[in-house]
Parts: sequence; structure tokens; C-alpha cells
Amino acid sequence: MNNIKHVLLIIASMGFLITDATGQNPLIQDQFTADPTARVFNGRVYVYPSHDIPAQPGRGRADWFVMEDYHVFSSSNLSDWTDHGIILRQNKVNWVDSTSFSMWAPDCIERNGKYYFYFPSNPKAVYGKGFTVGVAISGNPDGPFIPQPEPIKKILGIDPNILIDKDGQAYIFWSQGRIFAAKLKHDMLELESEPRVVGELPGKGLIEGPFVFERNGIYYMTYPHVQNKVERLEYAISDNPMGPFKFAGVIMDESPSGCWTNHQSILNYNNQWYLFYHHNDLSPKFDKNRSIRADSLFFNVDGTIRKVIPTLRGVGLTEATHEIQIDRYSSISDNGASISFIDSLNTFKGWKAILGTKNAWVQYNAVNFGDRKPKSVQIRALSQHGGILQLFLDKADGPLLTEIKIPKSTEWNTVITRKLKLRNGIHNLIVSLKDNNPVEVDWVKFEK
Ligand code: FUB
Repeated sequence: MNNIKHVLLIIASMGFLITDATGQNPLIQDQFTADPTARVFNGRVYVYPSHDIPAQPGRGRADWFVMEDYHVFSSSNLSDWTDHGIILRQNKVNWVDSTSFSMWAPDCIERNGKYYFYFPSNPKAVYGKGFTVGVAISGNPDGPFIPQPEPIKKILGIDPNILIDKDGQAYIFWSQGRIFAAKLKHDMLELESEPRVVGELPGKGLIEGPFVFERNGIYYMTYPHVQNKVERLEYAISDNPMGPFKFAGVIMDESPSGCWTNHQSILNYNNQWYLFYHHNDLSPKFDKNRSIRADSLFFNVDGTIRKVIPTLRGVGLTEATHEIQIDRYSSISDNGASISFIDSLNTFKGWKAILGTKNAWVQYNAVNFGDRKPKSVQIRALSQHGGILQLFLDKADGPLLTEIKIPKSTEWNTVITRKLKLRNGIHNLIVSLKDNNPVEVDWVKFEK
């Protein structure tokens, strides 16, 4: 089931909702999200995605992106995400054509205690045609952001990205078929240099979504590129933020679902590098309703980036006392196990694991049992003929934790057992079917 925590805190004084979520991939499962720019501010990871919504009559084009506002999400452990609510809406921005629903991929950066949120959109006719980029400012990373009355002059295009270099010089990158770059003035609101095309990137196919970062003196220009039919994530390197860049490789192949876009950011948090990107997990039939994801990223000793293979498990530890969504598995048996939506008409209800034949299993890595052994385990499951689940620790032939009989029923049941042989610490959890009576599993949760 949807792993969004069922806790909604109303912050009355601020007038918006905070949703507590626990997430694997996709990270956010109660709404569509795309184009994640992840930043570390004050020791927390903030993700600034764009926000896809389904079109409605008079509100956006049915076959296209529909985006009217931005939320920001934050986490201190990459497992539990807080939705800080809406930080900016199209109808609050003076220069935006508020019939366009075109609040595309944003970025946010901090300078001298102020947070500068850069976003593209379609301007009102008086400001030009196509897309341009504006800035909104806040004293906090979670907003609210107050937009500047006019867009940044001389920028035509989408997907703004900011780099503040070690010497304090700020740069802005954006795309319009190719990638453009310019220096930003110290006020972060105007260009200091004329825009120029970053011309050295692969010659053919659309390139957009620049995200530039520096590591050990190497500047990495990362971007989605249509080399074949849909976008894959690539990168090029330079010893200068403005280039020239040399193509260096593919970070992530095309999405297996065929999602036409991808869009990335890369950050280091607590000495681990992560790739944030998107697929269309919650909308497999319509790739303009996307979902953000994160996976670990690793460098080779020569500074090149190892290709990232997308996972369902994602990143971060999962507390044993949370609902462990084993359908976001780390590995799965070759036979007899599969994943499907709980309700294909409402994908926000999430997924279930289906164990269909004897010894079919799914493995979910990095569950934190803490320093006190849990006393019981609950499993939300459904079995039409009454099947038996076995829970193992660490690997499919690892220590048996417990066996649990799921009652014969056409309804979901939460079954509990206290007969547990558990250890504390961090372990992988394996859920396996003992016999040939199929069982569908929504989640597993331990109690202390
Ligand atoms: O989300 C709308 C657009 O799709 C973004 O601006 C592009 O990068 C692509 O992801």
C-alpha cells in the first residue's frame, strides 16, 4: 500500500499542510513529482521537484505536462520525507501566464542566508514568447518564496541550474534545445555576462536539464540527452564551470518504462553521493505524470561516474517499526514472485508483492531493528486459500524469524505473531512462501 504515513499535521499558524512520508522509490507516493533538484541546507536534504497534475477541463492540455505550483520536501535520513506544502504558485507570479500551467524544472540555492528559487515558465505576452526564467526569494529553504516581479533578462529557455563556485562566482545554466551558460551578478538576480551556448556536448538529439557540480577540481555538467528515442542521463567534464566540456559517459540508461523525460541532480550527503531523477512509476501509461527517485552514485578513482542502475529499494534505512513496503524490493526470486498495483484505478494506493508458488520470495534490504529486539510482527496480507509466509533474516536461506499463517479470505487482513527469533541491528528481510497457496503482501511491520 501507499507508504505515505497517515499523519497530517495542520500547521495552523502557517496555513498549510505537512505530510509525513516514508519513501523508497518513488520517494513521494501521494502526488506526482518530477525534475528533482536536491540540495543540502542546514544539515537536511531539500528536494525541489516540479509538480505534475492531471489535466482538467480548462486547466492544462490533456496530453501534455500540467504544472501550476511547487512543493518542497525535506529529509534528514533520506527515508522519511516531509512535504512542506506549496512554496510558489503560478498565479502568484506577476510575469507568468497563469493559463499556461508550465511551472517546469526548478532549482534553489542559498547565498548569505537567503534562498533563491529559480523556475521557468511561459511569460505573459509583454515579457516575450516561449519560456523564460524567474527568481523567488525566501529566508527559509521551505519558503514561502516571494517572486521577483519580472523574469531574468536575456534568458529564453527552461531548466535553470545554479552553481556557486569556490571563489564565490555564481553561474546560471539553462536549456533551450542546447545548454546555455552565463555568470550571475552577486545579487543573484541578473546576468553578469552574455549567455553562451555550451557547444561541446554531443551533436545530435535534444539536450536539456543541466545540473553542474564540482568535485576535486572537476566540473561535472550532467544533462538528459535523447541519444536514441527517449532521454538518458549523461555527463561531460571540464576544469572550468563554463567549459569547454568533454563528454565523459552515461550516468543512467533510458527508463525501462519508456518515460520520455528524465531529469537529474547529484549531491553528497553525509559522505555518500546520490543521484535524484524521475521515472513514471505511479503513472505507467502516461509519462507526463512522473515520480521522483533516488539511488546511490559512485565515482571511480579517476573521477568518472559509475553508471547508476535504478532500484525500487532506493536509499536510506527503513525502521523495522514502520510499514515495510516489501514490494519496493532489493531482489526477487526468479520464479513465482511478482509486483502489482493494489488498485490499478488508484495507483496512489501503492503496490503489493504477490508470492504465487512455493519458495517464491522478495528481499528488502537495510531494515533497522535498532538496539531492542521487536516483540511482534504484523503482516497485512491476503490469501484466498490460506497460505503460510516465512520471514528470514539477511538472505533467502538465512535464519528463520517466524512463520505466519494468513487466513483464507478474499479481504486484506492484518495478522500478528509474537513468536519471533529476532536479532537487533540492521538486517535484510526476506518474505517467502512456504507452500503453494498464493499470498499477497501489502506490508510488514515490527513492534517493540
Ligand atoms: O518537467 C517539464 C520538463 O520535462 C522539464 O523542464 C524537462 O527537464 C523535462 O523533464
